[in-house]
Amino acid sequence: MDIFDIRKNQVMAEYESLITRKNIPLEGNGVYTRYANPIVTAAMVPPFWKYDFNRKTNPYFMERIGVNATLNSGAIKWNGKYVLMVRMEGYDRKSFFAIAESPNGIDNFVFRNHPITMPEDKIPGTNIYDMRLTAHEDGYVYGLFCVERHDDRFPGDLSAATASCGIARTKDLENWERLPDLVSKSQQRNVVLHPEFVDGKYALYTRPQDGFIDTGSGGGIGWALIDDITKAEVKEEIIVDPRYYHTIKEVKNGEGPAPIKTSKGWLHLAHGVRACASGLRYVLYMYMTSLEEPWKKIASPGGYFMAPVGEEYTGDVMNVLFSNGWIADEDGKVFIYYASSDTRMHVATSTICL
Ligand code: M1P
Repeated sequence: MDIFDIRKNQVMAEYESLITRKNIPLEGNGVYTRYANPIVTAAMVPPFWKYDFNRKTNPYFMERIGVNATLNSGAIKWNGKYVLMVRMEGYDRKSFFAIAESPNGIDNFVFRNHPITMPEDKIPGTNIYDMRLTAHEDGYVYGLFCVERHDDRFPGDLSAATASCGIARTKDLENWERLPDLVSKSQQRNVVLHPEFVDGKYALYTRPQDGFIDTGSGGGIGWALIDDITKAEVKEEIIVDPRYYHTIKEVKNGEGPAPIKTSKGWLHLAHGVRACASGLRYVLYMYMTSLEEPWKKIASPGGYFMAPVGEEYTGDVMNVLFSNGWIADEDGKVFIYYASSDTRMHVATSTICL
């Protein structure tokens, strides 16, 4: 055996062991259950994406393309499988989307053979990330995601950027029709499509922000009705879930996945951000809005639902839990997919009253 075979066998063995290992539930708090292993990590990316398997061109079996992190993933149940639309981040800092799917929602997530090819809007984005998937009652699955571009009003400032909401739709999760980006007076990140028409219109949860990072005068999670999703524009925006002084969402907050319809109301998962001596702390929280008027909050616990524990504290951006995907099964079991510290994906399970 030469170095090519030795390295190839090692890489394939590690990959196989990761994608087939069983996940084990941990002791919980009675509200949700965490699991022992992360469910999708950079080490679970198919080796044939990263290596060129040609002994002649790659005799030392060297990695050609590096994946840095697998994080903030949209989620949907599709043909009986638990499907994640994973934010993949390369060594070059650029993000793209790829589907990983599992038969049971808690382990054996395997990436499909190819990442998603997402068409560009008129002005190409420099980075796209954090897709929220919504199976809308119009028959399409929509993917809403953040599109980041340099803010050319400040040519000398390489950190000046803009965030807007990209919109795409599909009927098969593979072929995506890109619609024009959301037109909005403010910058927007964490925009989510409500699954039903409201007053005959599409409805968005928004997150108006003055700058790329700072929400500034943006008061929290917003709500806007959209006349035409193929030319989506925020004309009027109200705040559904404001941020407050001395809470888990003092600095900013953002809608997670599309809300789940329950017998008591629309259940929302969101992230709240506060500042502390070590920087920003991102935790997950929930709230509920009225079934008839999804923009009206009817319940809101005081604290967080989940905060980082153990290895979740560490990663590229420390002290962060972020979720933009969950799946509710017909029996009321809910799979909450969350990323820790912008690095890896986990699952927690819970139940709801349908
Ligand atoms: O680094 C934490 C998160 O920061 C941003 O979220 P928000 O706009 O709410 O602060 C996003 O870049 C998100 O991707 C990231 O996980």
